[in-house]
Amino acid sequence: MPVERSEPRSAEELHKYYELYETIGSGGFAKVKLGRHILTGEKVAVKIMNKKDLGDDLPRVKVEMEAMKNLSHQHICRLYQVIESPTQIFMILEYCPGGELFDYIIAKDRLSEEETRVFFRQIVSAMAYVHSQGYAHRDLKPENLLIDGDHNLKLIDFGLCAKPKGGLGYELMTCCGSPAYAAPELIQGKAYIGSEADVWSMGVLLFALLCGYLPFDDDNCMVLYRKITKGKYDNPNWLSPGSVLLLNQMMQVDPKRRVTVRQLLDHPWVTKDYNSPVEWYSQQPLGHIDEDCVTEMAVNMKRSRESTTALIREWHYDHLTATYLLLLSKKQRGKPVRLRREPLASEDAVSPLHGRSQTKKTLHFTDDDDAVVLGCVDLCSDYMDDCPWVSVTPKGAGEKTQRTIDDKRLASPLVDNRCVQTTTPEKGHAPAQHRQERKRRDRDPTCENKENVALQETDVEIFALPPPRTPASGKKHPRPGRSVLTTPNPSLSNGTRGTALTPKVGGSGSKELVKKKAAESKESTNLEILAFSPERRSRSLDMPASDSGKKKRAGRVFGSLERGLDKVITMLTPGKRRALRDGPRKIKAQYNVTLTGQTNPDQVLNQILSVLPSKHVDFSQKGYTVKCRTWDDYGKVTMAFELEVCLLHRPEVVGVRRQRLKGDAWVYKHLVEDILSTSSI
Ligand code: H91
Repeated sequence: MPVERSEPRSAEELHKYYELYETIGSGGFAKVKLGRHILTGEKVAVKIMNKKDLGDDLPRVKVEMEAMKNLSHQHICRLYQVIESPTQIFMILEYCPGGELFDYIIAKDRLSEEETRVFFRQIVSAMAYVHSQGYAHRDLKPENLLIDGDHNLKLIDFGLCAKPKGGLGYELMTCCGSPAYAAPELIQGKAYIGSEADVWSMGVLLFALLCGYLPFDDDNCMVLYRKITKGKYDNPNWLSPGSVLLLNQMMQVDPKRRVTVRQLLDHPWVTKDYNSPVEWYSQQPLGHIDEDCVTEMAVNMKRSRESTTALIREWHYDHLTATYLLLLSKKQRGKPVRLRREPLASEDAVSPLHGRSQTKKTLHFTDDDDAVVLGCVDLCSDYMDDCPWVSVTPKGAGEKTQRTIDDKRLASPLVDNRCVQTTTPEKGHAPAQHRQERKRRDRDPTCENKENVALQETDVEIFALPPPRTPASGKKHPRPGRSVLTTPNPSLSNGTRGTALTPKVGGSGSKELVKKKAAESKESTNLEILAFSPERRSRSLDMPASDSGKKKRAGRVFGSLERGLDKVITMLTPGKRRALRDGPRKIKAQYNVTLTGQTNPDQVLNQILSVLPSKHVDFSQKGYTVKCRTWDDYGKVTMAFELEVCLLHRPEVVGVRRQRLKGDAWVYKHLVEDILSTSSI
């Protein structure tokens, strides 16, 4: 049977081999979704780009794809497959459930020297390898380091990387990367050596790990540049003399006096407690083809092992490459090297490796899988679309806000495009590498570390809560200097740390009261939603917004709540009915969740909603999730993030899950801290 090696034609190619779930992030003009490779059952991240939207950034994407095809290392996010159509590009990437290192740092406030060392060794390992392959990364920062399922780091975003023709010793001219991490020679527009500039960025990164803030920071770019070119920063008193020395060696203004990555491999600070240099060579060289994976694929494809090996060696980054790399990844994690054998009900009589006609939306995963997908996902309609929901645009601080409903969205039928929500399992405190080794040793393929994948049915776009009824009336003053994004960090001994978010349960926070309040709030929320929804829908669909509509709405809310309720209930599918009744999601405490001392989710939601306009944040709300955006003077979105009010199990309090979708990470940190502290959360 011939192997499909032609240019993939369209997004169909994607659906043949992958199930797609919710959006997990975005970067520039890309959207990143969680996906699952059907044949292996492995989770993947799918980076989706629209070529038209990319415009001048298209070469950057090509640079990234080429670099990622060449780089194969345990601390670099793996590229599995590229699917390109005339209009879109899909990159299938290694999934890292731990998210960005940035969020991990801010949740802990800062890391201990021991934990920093574990991560820093991995960063040195990745960078030594990148440089050994002739590349400079040029955009090193904690947002570009992801945490995988074993709590190991993976470097991403090679869009700015450079491979000088004559080798890394050759000078580069393009000034790029994030200003706060940029080396002095780079921002001065001088020719620079990529690897030397990377060491400076690694120094800034090391400082951010140990301190939880940046060594050089200012809202004003010129002031920031001056600080960087002077190379002066303050060492906080908790830094050990060894840390102060290493930071100083890395952040030397003169690149020739800067320590090199090669020197970092066996630097005394780096090897402390390890007594061994960093292992930087690839543990997954592309030259070696694994026999077990070949055998499994050869059986599946009904080919000889020799011809299968030859096909893999072509490294086309098509479905064959993806299947091999994902099988290898399964093997390395102690999972069985098995491909799905039984065809799906909707499958054609073709070999699974060659794809199938159309994705079936209900899947039961094989024995070693950690999740069962219970429902259906809309796979293609909105790759690059944003959900407009109900958008609220502040007209400047203190002014009245304007609440609009996106008619386009309402005119189209309800589309459930996100069913599966993953949550990262809580990790223990053992050092990452040690834990990984132990995990490998102890692994039993039948008792995999299960990741919690739960059905999420909150896409009821048209039904928004009414404006907050209890706006900032009881609002206290913001608490400056309080890091509301921090979760308690037992690993840090300093008494000033890790206390900010210690849940304030006590007094009114008894278990029973929490439960009662949650139940009450659920009820009231649903009533609000149901009371307002039918009116909103009909206004948008059938008639222009008018004052009389508003009056009618008010009358109906109090007059025929039950009729409205029935109407909505019958309009909805069973899943959506459930979504309305269910109230906030119940989730485990994670490091991107701010614990509140409060027990009423509606109150927390209202507090947040009432504060956003004064912070010049546009928002749209869907149930308990608030999508936030800020804009610059030219109408460009500068920041996008989500705040989701949720209920936590232990302690039983209301939490706010945060997710940055776009924008500078540190600006985001300060803004969200400001919003949450002003909301008295
Ligand atoms: N930032 C630079 O937010 C802002 C979970 C998550 C899990 C991922 C795997 C790969 C990538 C992202 C993942 C991810 C962009 C990935 C890899 C490359 C790349 C891009 C993304 C964000 C985009 C979303 C990311 C984190 C970085 C999550 N993300 N949560 N696995 O270029 Cl090579 Cl854009």
